[in-house]
Amino acid sequence: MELIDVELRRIRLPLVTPFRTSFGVETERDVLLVRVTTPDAQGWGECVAGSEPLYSSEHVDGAQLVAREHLLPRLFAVGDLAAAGVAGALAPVKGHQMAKAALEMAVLDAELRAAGVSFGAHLGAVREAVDCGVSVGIFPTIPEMLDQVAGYLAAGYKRVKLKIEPGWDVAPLRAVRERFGDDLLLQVDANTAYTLADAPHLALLDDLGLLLIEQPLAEDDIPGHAELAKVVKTPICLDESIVSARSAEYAIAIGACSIINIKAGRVGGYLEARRAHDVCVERRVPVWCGGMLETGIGRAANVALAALPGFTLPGDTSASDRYFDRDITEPFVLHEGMLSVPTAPGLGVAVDLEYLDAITDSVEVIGPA
Ligand code: SMG
Ligand code: MG
Repeated sequence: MELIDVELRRIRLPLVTPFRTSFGVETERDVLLVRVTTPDAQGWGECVAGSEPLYSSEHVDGAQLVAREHLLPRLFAVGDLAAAGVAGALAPVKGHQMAKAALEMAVLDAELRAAGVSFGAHLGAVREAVDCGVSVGIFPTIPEMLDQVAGYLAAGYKRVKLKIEPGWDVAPLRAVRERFGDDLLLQVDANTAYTLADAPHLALLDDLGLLLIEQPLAEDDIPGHAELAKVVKTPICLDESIVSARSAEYAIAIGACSIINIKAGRVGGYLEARRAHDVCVERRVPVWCGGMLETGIGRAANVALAALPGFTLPGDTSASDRYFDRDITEPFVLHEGMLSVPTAPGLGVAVDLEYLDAITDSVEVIGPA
């Protein structure tokens, strides 16, 4: 495939409700979109980096700079480009998984659109629709959080993930159990807000019947999670720590986690995400698809990924209206707690270009040197 040019476009989409985690609050998404043009098709990618480097070391301005200055020149230098070759071409650049993932996604979309194959079919999807959970941020008060959860349950979400941090853990969780009962599938995400010294406190969560506790300790503290797993009974799930299929393999090997949250952006692309999935399946470690407040572009790919056989737990793959009043593709709508996996070629969704232009902050088009 020949790469004719690549558009890097920044859009701004307000969130329907502020989303607070242990590391910060998001009120709008400042998204870097990638559009690649090849002789046969165009392809879209979405970069999941946040506006500040708070979830991980990447952020959207940095991702755009790295894409422009370091990644795209390497892609243009490849004579006959294929999505399967993107990661290798970009490997000399260390890190920057989210920037790399966005470029690979756009190339893969173009390739699959040209070939008439859907993302799901290419990745190995075995389901037509996927079970959806919803991630609930930290609220000023417990009643406000309970109202939000009630609304999501009324909409049909199959499990709830509560964001936690020191001072917002046991009490809100008990309140959720009291109001919604013990059958609710409930899990928590600390986004690295605790240390191993908090192990006795985190063990208090064991009585709450949680599916898992996600990333309680620092990103680089994989051994600490293995220690914590000896003290708490709630299964430990890693998110931030898993930056490649190999890191998943190591984390599982030392007993740092018994469940993994897979995010394509965090591991450098959907093809590496599939390899991480395969590693987990071989080791009988359940996985689920994480979310980064994606637009319809990223959501289409996530829903396809979540349809792979090892994704046995509901993901953070919520409907478009959980995030935005208006999505930039046709909206993803919840039906009986599930989202349908797109079946049309590539991502299988169409970008609303008129709306996109209306919410665009900047566009740069990069060609071969
Ligand atoms: O996309 O529904 C979503 C958000 C899911 O909680 C979510 N993501 O650590 O798993 C996580 C967070 C990271 C993003 S916070 C801006
Ligand atoms: Mg997480």
